[in-house]
Amino acid sequence: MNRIALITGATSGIGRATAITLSQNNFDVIITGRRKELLDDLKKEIKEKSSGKIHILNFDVRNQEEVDKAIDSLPEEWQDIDVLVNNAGLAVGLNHIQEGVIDDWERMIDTNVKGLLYVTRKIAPRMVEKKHGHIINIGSTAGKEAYEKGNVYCGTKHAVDAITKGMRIDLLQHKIKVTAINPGMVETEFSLVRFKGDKDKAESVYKGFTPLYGKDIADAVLYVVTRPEHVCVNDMIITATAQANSFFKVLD
Ligand code: NDP
Ligand code: 8X3
Repeated sequence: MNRIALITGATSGIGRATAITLSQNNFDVIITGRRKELLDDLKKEIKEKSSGKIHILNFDVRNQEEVDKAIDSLPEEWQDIDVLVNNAGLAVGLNHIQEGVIDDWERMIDTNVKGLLYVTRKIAPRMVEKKHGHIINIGSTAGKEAYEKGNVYCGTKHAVDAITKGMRIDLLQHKIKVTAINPGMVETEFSLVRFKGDKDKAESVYKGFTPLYGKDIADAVLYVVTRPEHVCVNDMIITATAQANSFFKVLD
């Protein structure tokens, strides 16, 4: 029997690749995000590529009521979620702190921190009841080091790092695994969102070296969810070979 994985932010990038990879490896997937048409496209693509079942939930992780309503709407056969991938997230803007845009800060904090908490708060109790489950939080190298102009984004990812550690301690007695996967630069819609639709700026971020792709992180998710019952991968940092950390990368 397939296991069930719920992936937040499956309309694009890492989340989309993760949904495809898990569905090809004995998972039925609940795919979520705000852009409903992209979830429909993904469902079609997964159906062509695998025999796993797919369920769509269309919600904004920043809205606690929407989160609760969406998860409550799951049909009985989808309610026992084995794996939660807290992936939805974004960076908005890149500014020195004194020039920061308050609305950008709020979008990042509300999505990356509060959204992750709302989804976890809704799904973890059932895992606790069943004494079974695995929560994977997508952090970042930005959660390990702060970089210039990254202030609030780095802050949200440092929060994800700390929340992950706390969650692992709290859920230990309930036999629930908690893993953080912390990628370096991955070519997705991430920079397009950060630079508010400026394609040239976004593309320039990945010029001159080979970055990671969504599939590379999806493979890491697959690795951690396929370890034996007694093994929990706590924390992974994954960068492109061309990148050492937030500060050092070599160009071709
Ligand atoms: P993308 O922009 O390609 O994907 C982000 C996903 O998050 C989309 O599916 C988007 O869906 C979803 N999302 C954003 N806001 C919300 C919201 N309010 N409610 C629900 N879903 C939301 O970026 P990535 O795939 O790169 O990012 C995925 C995660 O990986 C993020 O947490 C990011 O911080 C992290 N990360 C990314 C790195 C990179 O270099 N790309 C490196 C390290 C970590 P929709 O817009 O349809 O709602
Ligand atoms: C995304 C990686 O270096 O752009 O989390 O912050 S970075």
